[in-house]
Amino acid sequence: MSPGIQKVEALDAGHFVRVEWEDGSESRYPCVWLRDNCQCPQCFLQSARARRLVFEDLDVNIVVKEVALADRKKISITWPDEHASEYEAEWLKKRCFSEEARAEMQEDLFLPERQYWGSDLQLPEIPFEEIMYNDESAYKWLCTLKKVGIVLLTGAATRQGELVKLGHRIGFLRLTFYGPTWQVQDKADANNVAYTTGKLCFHTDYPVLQHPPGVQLLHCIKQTATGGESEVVDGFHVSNKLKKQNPQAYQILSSTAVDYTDVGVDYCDFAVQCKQKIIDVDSRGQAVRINYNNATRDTVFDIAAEKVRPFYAALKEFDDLLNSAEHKFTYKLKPGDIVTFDNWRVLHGRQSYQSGSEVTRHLEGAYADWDVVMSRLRLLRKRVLNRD
Ligand code: OGA
Ligand code: NM2
Ligand code: ZN
Ligand code: ZN
Repeated sequence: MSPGIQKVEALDAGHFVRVEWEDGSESRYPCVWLRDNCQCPQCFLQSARARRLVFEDLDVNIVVKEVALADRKKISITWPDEHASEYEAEWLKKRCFSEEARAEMQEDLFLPERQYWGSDLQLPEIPFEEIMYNDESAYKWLCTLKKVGIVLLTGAATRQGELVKLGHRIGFLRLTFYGPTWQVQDKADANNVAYTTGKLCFHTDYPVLQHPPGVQLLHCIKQTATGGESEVVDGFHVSNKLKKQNPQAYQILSSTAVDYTDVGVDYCDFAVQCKQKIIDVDSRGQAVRINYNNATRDTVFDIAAEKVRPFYAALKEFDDLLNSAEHKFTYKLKPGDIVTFDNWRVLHGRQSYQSGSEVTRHLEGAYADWDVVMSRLRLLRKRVLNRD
């Protein structure tokens, strides 16, 4: 329960409304924002929870004519044109403009908390059955996926189709040129290095797409006895290390656009090209997405010749850190395991394995977008914690 309102008044010639809460704290709301967010049926379409008010009709210099405390749980405002608005205490409290309140709201919406890990990773495990039928388990799965970046689901059937079910549990999967789901197996005339028996060095999938898939799902249907172990590394943790250890390398990798290419036929024919920085950073310089696949990095490289060697040196620093024993975690998927991980954060690889005449190793893979996964997480949280 949020506190009630003790007092409300206009400030700054009517450009601000100040709310004094029962606990003595205060919040200040700009009037243009209040008018913009009038919750009356004329201004707001409740069924869509969206603004009906068109921007042209908003006076960005508006001031209040009158503000009053309707009761301790609601304030009312009359505007110069006599339009009347009401705002509930709880609604206002959540939207308080103080730095702390905004930070709290942003955390609630985006769950930015990260738990970094190295070779000491305790790979989180949840039975596949549980997350399919139990909302609390599904919620825990997605929270852990967001915070740690990787979760192993165990005990799925050892046949194709389990990821489609998982996709329905979340909402829907991300279709790419490799199909709605794809089969990682040794294939003749492989259209991707993943479809061979070769070693895959640490990579994120599909940096050749402008919006690389946020979440990857890999279901082990058949595992070989000879090799095929999986490796993972926390790309955000390693990026932090690189930034400290070699700021110049970090600067190069977070500013140089690398060309990626993928040409072939699968779900349909494709000729994809994209430019990505190996480390994407936010406005504060914090890594938010790793875009690194050595196999699809193009032979075309659109930078000045003098910058090429420094770029390779920087990438070498990063790659060495990724591969250091301190940072990487090795495990082997068993039939029925589904590893789910943050493809923007966790780089993955596999050891080579022996080929034979029959198929000895088979994974089914799929992608989901973070938008879809976070949407499901918020809805599950609401249901599990019984919140609005
Ligand atoms: C891939 C991949 C891992 C594996 O298909 O992109 O990383 O263990 N596969 O085969
Ligand atoms: N597969 C596994 O970036 C990539 O090419 C990743 C994608 C073929 C769907 C591999
Ligand atoms: Zn209105
Ligand atoms: Zn991969």
